[in-house]
Amino acid sequence: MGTIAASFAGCDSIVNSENQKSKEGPKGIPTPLIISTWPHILDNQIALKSVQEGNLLDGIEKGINNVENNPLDQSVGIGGRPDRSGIVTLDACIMDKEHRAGSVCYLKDIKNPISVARLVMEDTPHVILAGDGALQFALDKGFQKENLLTEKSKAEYVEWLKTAEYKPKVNVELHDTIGMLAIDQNRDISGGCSTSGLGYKMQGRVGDSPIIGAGLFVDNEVGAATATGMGELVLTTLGSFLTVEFMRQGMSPLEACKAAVMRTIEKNKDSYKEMQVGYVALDKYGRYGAYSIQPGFQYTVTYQNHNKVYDAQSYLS
Ligand code: SD4
Repeated sequence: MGTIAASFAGCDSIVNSENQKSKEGPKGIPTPLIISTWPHILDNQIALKSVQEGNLLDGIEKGINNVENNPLDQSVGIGGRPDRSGIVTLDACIMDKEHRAGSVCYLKDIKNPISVARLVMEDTPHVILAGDGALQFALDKGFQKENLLTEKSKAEYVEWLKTAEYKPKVNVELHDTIGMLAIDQNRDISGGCSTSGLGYKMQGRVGDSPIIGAGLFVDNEVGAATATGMGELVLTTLGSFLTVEFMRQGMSPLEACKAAVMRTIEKNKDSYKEMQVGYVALDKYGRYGAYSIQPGFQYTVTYQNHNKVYDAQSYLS
């Protein structure tokens, strides 16, 4: 295993044509494999360990929990930037190999929305719980309320209030929303996505990250994709679903991510230059790819003896 894997990094089309239609898939692709948006070396490693032990969903949940629990990460979980009323609200979703999905949005005071989303998937007849209902569900399941607004995020918010100018920055701090996809030894696929959303968003705003098909989509017959960046652009193109559908039509993960970004650009000709959207994708063979509008988007690929951050290719240079 691992021999031809290095050549796939960010450029998976090498094996596309000859293997796309083969039932077996390309030989030598290392599984289990984890891919996530942005630099997430430790989080991917945690995920890989569970997946290697045969727990695909635990891998997604534990890997993402590790980011959510880090108060220094200001885009996910505790420490996330607040909305313009000073309240931290979290969005997350998860989707598994059985085509089940769970999601929470506008969740306050609970630092692990991915875990709550998993329980929505596993223990309720619904896909999405929002706001007070999501919070009550989490409390019923034994989650503890916590203040998610750290001193650092509060101080920055107080500073922001002086101008209150809403101008989301591209590639904030190079560690943003975590979207994570995993494929196990059986080539079964699952994924998750977790974020505090755009800093200083309007109260009540929900982005792409908890919306199945927008921030994340998994089709175990084909592959999976997840998104980061300006959620409004991802929502209006249903970008992760689109990426998976492009793979279904025969594109490699890299080609599919690129085609989804091109759709975003076509539909937002006047605004895309100021905005970032990035996708990572993984197919049934374990091939992966990533693409973004702006340079600066990074992703992490982890499998046995390999854990590396890559620069995604981008439309703008
Ligand atoms: C959102 N897509 O809430 C998220 C934010 C994000 O990189 O991914 N930032 O719109």
